[in-house]
Amino acid sequence: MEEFANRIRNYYQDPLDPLAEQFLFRRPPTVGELRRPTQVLLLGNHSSGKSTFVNHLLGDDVQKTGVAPTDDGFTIITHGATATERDGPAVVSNPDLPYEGLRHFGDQLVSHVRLKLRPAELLQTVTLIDSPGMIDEAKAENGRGFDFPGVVRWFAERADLVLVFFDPDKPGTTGETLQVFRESLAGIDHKMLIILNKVDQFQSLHDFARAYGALCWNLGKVIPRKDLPMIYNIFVPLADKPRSRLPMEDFEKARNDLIGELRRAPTRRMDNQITQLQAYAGRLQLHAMVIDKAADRFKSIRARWRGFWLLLFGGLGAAAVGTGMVVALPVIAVVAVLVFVFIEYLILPRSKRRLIARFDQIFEKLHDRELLLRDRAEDLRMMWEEVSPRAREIAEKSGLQSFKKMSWHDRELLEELTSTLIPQLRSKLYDAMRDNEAPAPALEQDRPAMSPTSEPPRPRLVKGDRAGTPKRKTFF
Ligand SMILES: Nc1nc2c(ncn2[C@@H]2O[C@H](COP(=O)(O)OP(=O)(O)OP(=O)(O)O)[C@@H](O)[C@H]2O)c(=O)[nH]1
Ligand SMILES: [Mg+2]
Repeated sequence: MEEFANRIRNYYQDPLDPLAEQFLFRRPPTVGELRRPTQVLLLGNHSSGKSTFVNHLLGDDVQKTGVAPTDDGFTIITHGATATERDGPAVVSNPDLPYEGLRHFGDQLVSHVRLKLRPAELLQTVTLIDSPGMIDEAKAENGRGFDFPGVVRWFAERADLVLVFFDPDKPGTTGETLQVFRESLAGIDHKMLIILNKVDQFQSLHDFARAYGALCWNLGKVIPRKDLPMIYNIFVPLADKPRSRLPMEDFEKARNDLIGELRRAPTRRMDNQITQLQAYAGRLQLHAMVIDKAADRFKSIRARWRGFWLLLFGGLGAAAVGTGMVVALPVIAVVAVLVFVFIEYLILPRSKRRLIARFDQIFEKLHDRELLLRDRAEDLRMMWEEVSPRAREIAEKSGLQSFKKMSWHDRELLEELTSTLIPQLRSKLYDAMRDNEAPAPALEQDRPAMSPTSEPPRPRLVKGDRAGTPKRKTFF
């Protein structure tokens, strides 16, 4: 793992960080962020049972639970020898913790963050983040006092697993949930698990089928995928709740299955970091190549105009001297200055604006071959849509002439990184995972088993040369 982490850190250090600086792209994750613990984020409707599930996992009443909206903040639950708690300001100002970035969301958010340290065994490998329940009312986000979808996105991007809870009362995705799916969870479905909780509330199969169907229907509207993600139908056994008339074994197995996935979250971490690296390098490559091409064109337009100016007025001046019409020289000089001002302050800025407005065409031209391949085209266009507003803003603010040309070596390195080195790194990781994967123990005695719906998602395994890979019992 240390070897994979080092390779990732090295790629960020060289060539990504210097190129990001050269083309004013956002900075790569800091070493602190890369070293963050494995994190699991719990999201969902209010009262869908997130906090109850956390308590069940930890075998302790760490979180308050209740029928009305209970949590109005984010609680980070991590390992500590003794049970202690810290407030938001202490959490976001501690450089040893990877939560300094939350400060940008303002004091309102910071006062809604809490850190709880508990000696539970699970927390040694996984940090849990419980969140405020989403309220299924239109415009509910206005009442929070902070950018809720933004904060969810921040946590979700840094999480290795995101559990999204629904319950039989609210299997729909409207209001805040809809907004969060669209704004905060887009593009991270590879690490998202959907949970239909409290299935012990169903008294008939018909009720269950209706709620399950409603959930699938609503998810279909917000998850732009051909196939639906896996849905875990679970419940947490609670002494004070009436028992369902349905047979519960399959649902219990699904719960153990989910817990198994959660325990395996550390193995997903490195995979997620490689995904993050790939996404970063791919976006930086698009940003830098389009700006570089536009800057190149701009510099050649500028050279042409300046050459034309020099040739014209140099020629005129020489002709005036040659023909003895020295008196014309001051007039030529004044016209030369006027034309220079005209070129520099009118023609060149206009060319610059026109080039920036043509970024889309530059992108299409640079990737004309790849854009012919359908699968690759969709990915590329999506990435470009994400990157282009910032690329335009940067080019407008700092001027195309200020960018140093990307060297041939850097261009090749970036291409090799995105097309060969990062995919190779991932394939090596899967090889290592296959060699080292040990079955994760469930919280209870039962072995993890399949949920009633389908197989849980597992990291893809890629064939590769395993010779020389040392055998280890567990991956972490
Ligand atoms: N029947 C049943 N009730 C549950 C289950 N899980 C949670 N509950 C109950 O549902 C209510 C809400 O649970 P919480 O854990 O507080 O829900 P939450 O998602 O954390 O809610 P917020 O913090 O408000 O977002 C509590 O009364 C729990 O006892 C379950 O699996 N089955
Ligand atoms: Mg709660």
